[in-house]
Amino acid sequence: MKNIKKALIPVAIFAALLSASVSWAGEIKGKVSVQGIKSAEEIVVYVDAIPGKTFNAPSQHVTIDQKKMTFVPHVTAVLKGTTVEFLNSDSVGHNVYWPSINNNKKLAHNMGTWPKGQSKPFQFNDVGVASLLCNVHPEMSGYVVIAPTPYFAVTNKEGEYEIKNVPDGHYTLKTWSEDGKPATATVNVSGGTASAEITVKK
Ligand SMILES: [Cu+2]
Repeated sequence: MKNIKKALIPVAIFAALLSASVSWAGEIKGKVSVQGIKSAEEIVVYVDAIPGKTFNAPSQHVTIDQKKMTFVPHVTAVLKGTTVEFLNSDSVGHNVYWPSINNNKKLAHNMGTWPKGQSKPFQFNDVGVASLLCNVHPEMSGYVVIAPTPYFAVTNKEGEYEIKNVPDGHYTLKTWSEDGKPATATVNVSGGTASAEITVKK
């Protein structure tokens, strides 16, 4: 009898954890529609700052490549505090810089130039948008969207997005897009899939 009880304790703990995790988090899914903009692709949808909640800088770095004279991907969303590795895959040297973050010119930065196959890290500690440019190739352009929460996604060709592992709660969703105005939506996550359709206008 004693042994059975002992054996059942881990099972009970596991069951409790399982039910807790099932009811604790969900996902936010939806579609972004556009008005006056040519594409609903590469629009960032993110959960806005949650009062009283902060997030640690992720240990995993995110890579943005410079390949065939383009930034790949064109739009990258990261959590505040993320280190981005700027990789150069071209045989020419680029000169990556951003003139501001969220129009704050004090946050301008020039990464300099480095050879093929090498990368240079930069930690983005300010929420906002960094517009990536190259001093050598004026046609090069990319964006780093620094989100206040780890709950974000970038839309696919159809404008669809999916934000996984969002704890239960009531949130404000915001969008960033290259050509459109920011849009907001509210969403309630409660242990399952919450959906939010958003329209981004020019
Ligand atoms: Cu370049």
